[in-house]
Amino acid sequence: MPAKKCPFSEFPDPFAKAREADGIREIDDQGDPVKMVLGHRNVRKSAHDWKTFQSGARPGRIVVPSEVNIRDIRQIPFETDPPEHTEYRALVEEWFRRPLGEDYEAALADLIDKELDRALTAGAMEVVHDFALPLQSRALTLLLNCPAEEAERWIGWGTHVFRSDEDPLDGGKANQLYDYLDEQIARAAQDPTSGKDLYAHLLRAAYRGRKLTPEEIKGVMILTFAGGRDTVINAVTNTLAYFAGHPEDLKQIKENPELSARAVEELVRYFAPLTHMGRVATADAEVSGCPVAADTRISLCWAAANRDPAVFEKPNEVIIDRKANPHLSFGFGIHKCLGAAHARQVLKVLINALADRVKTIEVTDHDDNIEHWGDFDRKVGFHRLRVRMS
Ligand code: EMZ
Repeated sequence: MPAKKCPFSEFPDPFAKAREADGIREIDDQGDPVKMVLGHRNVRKSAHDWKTFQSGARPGRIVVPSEVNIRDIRQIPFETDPPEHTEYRALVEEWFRRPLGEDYEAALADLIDKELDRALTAGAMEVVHDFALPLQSRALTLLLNCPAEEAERWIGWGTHVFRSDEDPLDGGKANQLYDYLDEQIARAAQDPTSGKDLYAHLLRAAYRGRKLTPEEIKGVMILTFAGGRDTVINAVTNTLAYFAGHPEDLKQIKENPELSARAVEELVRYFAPLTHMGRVATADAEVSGCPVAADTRISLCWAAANRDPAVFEKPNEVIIDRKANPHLSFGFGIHKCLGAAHARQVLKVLINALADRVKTIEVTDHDDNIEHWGDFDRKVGFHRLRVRMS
């Protein structure tokens, strides 16, 4: 018998045809066109070629849709290039590996257990705003090593710091984050030597023989807040939707908890919470035989690469215990996601907790979040996902 279709847990691949052709498709983005690179091999190759494909001079230009009109603060290390990038990254690399520690994992398990308690007591909820957003914000307090109460303020900012319901590019909205960060940096600067949070860590850091400026610290913090926000929220929401449609996979993990690490990789491959990331060509170049003019943009389409049949067997199926899984959901090369260890731990702990404690998840209503890129319509998650859980 063919598997029953679960409309809410299906994330189709809109890129198949274009990837099969030359694997490049140009789309317009606010008058600044982007050549989307779709095939796994070319995405990796272009991501690897950081000399040709760089971050560009204008903050926000490598984000697609471009954020050049809504912000002028550079996010660090993401919007820098070597050698600067290498040195900035070295200042934060170890900090962002803390999630791998036992204590961190235990604290995360505790936090996620409380979120599940809340959900199971309520019996029904809207996952995006009542579960994924608070979970993402509260988990972020661990990454920053700051007081748990801070999360309550961040939850009020909604699912994205640069987007609102009214405006997909809302520069004004970001001011609440910027003002908050100015406040926090000033607070931490009063006691940088004994402070234990990420602000204090950055205030103590030495960069090229000097201290980081408040502007640079803010650049790191904005990335920490913005980069892991809608992406983690989508990943958490999509994970619940998936297991609602595939209880047999959750059962398999319950019987075999060490499977959860593979399940995380497979689910993030399939969902690809971030569709793509742009780069600016430093010189005339070529990708897959297609010319890319200097100072124009390409995008590395992680979502398309993750479904490339040349690399993944049955790319459009979730194989919860998939073994080799070179997906690109956390990027590739020198800019690969700094928050990946944290995100992976959040999802692993969540999946184990769901397997352990949840008997049924039933979707009662869903409103898909579909992104439009030229002719491509891609489901990235949900605006709303109502479930009953027991
Ligand atoms: C940028 C980006 C980083 C951007 C890894 O992605 O995430 C987006 O959600 C933000 O809008 O500014 O931080």
